Amino acid sequence: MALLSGPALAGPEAIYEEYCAVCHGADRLGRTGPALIPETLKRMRGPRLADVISNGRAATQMPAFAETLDADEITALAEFVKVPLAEIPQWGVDEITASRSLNTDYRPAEKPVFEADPLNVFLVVETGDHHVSVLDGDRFEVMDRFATPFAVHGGPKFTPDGRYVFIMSRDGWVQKYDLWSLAEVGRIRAGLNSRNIAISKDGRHLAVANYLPRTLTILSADDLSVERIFTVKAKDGTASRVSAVYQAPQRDSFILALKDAPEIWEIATDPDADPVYEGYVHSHEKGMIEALASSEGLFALRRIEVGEPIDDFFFTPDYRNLIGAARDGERGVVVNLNVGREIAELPLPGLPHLGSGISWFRGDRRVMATPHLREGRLSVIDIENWEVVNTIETLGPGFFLRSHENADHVWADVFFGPNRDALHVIDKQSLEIVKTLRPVPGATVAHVEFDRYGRYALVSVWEDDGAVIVYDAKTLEEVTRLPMRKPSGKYNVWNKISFSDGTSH
Ligand code: DHE
Repeated sequence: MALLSGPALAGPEAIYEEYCAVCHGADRLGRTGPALIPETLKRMRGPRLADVISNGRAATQMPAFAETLDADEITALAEFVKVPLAEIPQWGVDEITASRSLNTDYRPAEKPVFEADPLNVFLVVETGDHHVSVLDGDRFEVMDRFATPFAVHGGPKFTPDGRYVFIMSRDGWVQKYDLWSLAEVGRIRAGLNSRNIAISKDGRHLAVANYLPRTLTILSADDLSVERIFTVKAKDGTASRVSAVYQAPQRDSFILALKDAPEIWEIATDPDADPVYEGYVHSHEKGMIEALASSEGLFALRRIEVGEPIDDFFFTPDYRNLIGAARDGERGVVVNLNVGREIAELPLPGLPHLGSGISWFRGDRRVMATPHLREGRLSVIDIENWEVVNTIETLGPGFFLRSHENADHVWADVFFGPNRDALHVIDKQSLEIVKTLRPVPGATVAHVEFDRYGRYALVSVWEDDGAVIVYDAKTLEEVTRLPMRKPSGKYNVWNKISFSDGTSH
């Protein structure tokens, strides 16, 4: 599908073909190097494109072109790769299947190849050099460190027994890793530009939310083969990007946020789901399904129509309700998934980041809190009566929140602005900030994860020569510091598989 070929090429197209196409693909969709398309590039934090072309990219195979190309050519090339593709590329069953590679050296271990508690293991995503560190959550020792696809985004997803984990990159690669054997099982490119993944309640199916193409890919969690592809189209036929997909364990389904259509989708992951259940549309709508699973009930689709597209969901712990962000960035919309309609609105100005919302008991009331990406505050909401009960002023807009059922505090980062080296520790009952930590003055600190018992809180120093800092969750004192390459998210196996109170999705 070469978009660029033939003698007519000149200017940046010709330079691209000569120097870039071999690694990034003539179609710009990525080969050994990542895709060079706006959908991927505008999400990348770090040095400017022209700098990367001139000087190369540390810890990757990207070479420096400053000696080969002049400044104008580099500028033109940087502009060229920001131009959207002329058409949405085909990436269906055949292309996805052809991308799959299984590790021929992989031999599944009969029991964990280490002494540590396999359910208290952490994965630390190191975005600085595209690796994941596997950490013993009792001794804080790195047990393995493996290469991931370029630009991992979102939380890895674990099988219900905590043995296997699936990691997704923005270029749509899904990597399967065996935590008992400390070995990669295989990988496949399920989309060309993807958002996140979810695993089904029984651990058998993986859903991959794609922006490019407009699809949801369902893979077998066992061998990563394609089980089904949904072409995502609203009732009126409009194609939509999928902003995110989540597992709803109590419902035994996947819930999808659609970016471009006023619908929420629910896809059954229960093999015995009744496809004629009221409200379910039989999913074999013409032209929507590319590969079929054997069971009719499995993957039955239900559309929930809403007033406008909403994304970035927070789910109540019973998965009956979700809160989504309205387009204007000023309101939250509560949708009851049982009755399939909006039941409340919340004033949440300043672009709430509901995907990072967490909930806990404050006295006998269950509350949730969400950061805001444009304002330095957290909103605390009573999720029984949908009232905003408190607003906590912070030192700047934050990205992530975390707590644990055994912890007394909520930890909130300040991701943006001059105070991005600060981290607030907030009392879950009084909602007061009890301490503001600044572990490395001037360095971004973000994203917290607890060990399985809630005794320790791990914090990322989000810099190239960064670290994961382990704090005692009671005394708030530093316990140890592990050097890491721009660590982003950290994920504790137990907290994830048990849907611990205090984690998001
Ligand atoms: Fe994320 C999770 C969307 C930018 C790091 N981010 C998620 C999830 C969604 C999402 C839907 C939940 C997926 C899941 O875990 O299954 N992120 C978005 C955006 O729409 C946004 C604002 C713009 C975009 O780039 O698409 C965005 N995210 C970022 C970043 O710039 C971050 C800070 C750096 C990066 O790696 O790209 C970033 N996002 C993360 C991380 C998680 C995440 C570390 C997992 C959090 C967790 O604790 O589970």
